[in-house]
Amino acid sequence: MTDTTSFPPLKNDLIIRAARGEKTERAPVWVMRQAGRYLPEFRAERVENDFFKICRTPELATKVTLQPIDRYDGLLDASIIFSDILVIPQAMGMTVEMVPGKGPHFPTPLIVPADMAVQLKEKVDVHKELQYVFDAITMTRHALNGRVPLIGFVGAPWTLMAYMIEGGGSKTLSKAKEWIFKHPKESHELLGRITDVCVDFLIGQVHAGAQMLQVFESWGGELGPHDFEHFSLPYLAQIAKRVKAELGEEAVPMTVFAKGSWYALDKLSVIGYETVSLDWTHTPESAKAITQGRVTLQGNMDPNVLYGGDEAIVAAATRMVRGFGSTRRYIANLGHGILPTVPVEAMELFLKTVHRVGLEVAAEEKAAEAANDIKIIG
Ligand code: 1CP
Repeated sequence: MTDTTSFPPLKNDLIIRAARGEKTERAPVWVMRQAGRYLPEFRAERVENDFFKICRTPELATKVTLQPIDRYDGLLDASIIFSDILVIPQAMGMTVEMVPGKGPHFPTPLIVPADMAVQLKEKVDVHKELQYVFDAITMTRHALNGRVPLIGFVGAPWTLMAYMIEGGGSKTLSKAKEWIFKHPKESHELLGRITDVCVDFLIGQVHAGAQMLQVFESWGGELGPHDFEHFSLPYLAQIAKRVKAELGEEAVPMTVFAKGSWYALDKLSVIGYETVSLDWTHTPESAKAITQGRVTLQGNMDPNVLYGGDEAIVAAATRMVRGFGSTRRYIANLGHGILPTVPVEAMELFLKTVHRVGLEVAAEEKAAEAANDIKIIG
């Protein structure tokens, strides 16, 4: 289970092909936060074990990563390794606790720039600090036995900086924003230091067995267009560039998800990522018009539709797949993580609808192409 040189052959590579812009038989689908809190089998695991204990124990991380793949057998086209974006601040020297029902808590957040020297390690060795994630990835990739590809991930620098300064979730991000406006130079230093760890960590995840990578800029939309361009975009670009410089351009498809940053879609489609993940504030038509086929689009149903009942779920998922098109440059997903109180049946209906409509659209496209061929020949 520790062998990182030979893995079972991949039986379903739809998502990899979609990310590379190749034609697919139907749109692949997975769901952000698909392992975890809304699943009864995960909640049962959490009664026994602390959140970070699950992350740090490869057997447990593997078990939880596979839970949605087993429950929705054949309906999910990717798995995502069970971990959290906040393992990077931990690796950098900070303490992060997961408070059940509340979320992450940093007992000693960064308050002033001088705290960086006190709290953060000068140099972070990801193999020393985060080897447990690499081990979990390797074990999970073997346990998946080629059923679907395994996605590795990091939080993006601005989002991680925000947590490190706020000390947890926040409605306004006032403290983190005070840093960028009052201490721009030190903010860039912090963002640069986080970026270095993100790059090493993503490269290590691929060496361990990750077949696709996603960068979560969950707090992107808290920055306006000008500040996003200064404090987020350059670091997102650096991450893609440096990972690909090390691993090779074609080694592994990368996805960027900048939640709320609708204004940056054009720029996000030219910074080196194969896929751009969208929240629900885009229409498929406008997103396609802006990105012009330069990237694969992922998303973007409002996760709250899963509370709307069967009719609403079928209608929204159908509109989404029909809008994006099923066979080229599209990966179906929600526009943000699935919420903790969503019924498991709602998720199943979403996945089944995406499959059914995806196949319908693919058949229609094929028929239209054939009709077109006949016209050309005729
Ligand atoms: O299948 C999966 O996606 C599970 C792996 C996973 C991932 C990709 C978890 C498990 N967390 C994440 C990413 C993550 N974590 C993000 C980026 C995606 C997003 O925007 O949703 C963010 C912002 C976090 C931070 C985080 N961790 C929060 C949000 C707090 C806030 O500020 O609002 C919370 C509540 C967590 C805890 C967490 N992470 C993951 C799980 C299953 C949980 C619940 C913890 C528990 O069981 O008590």
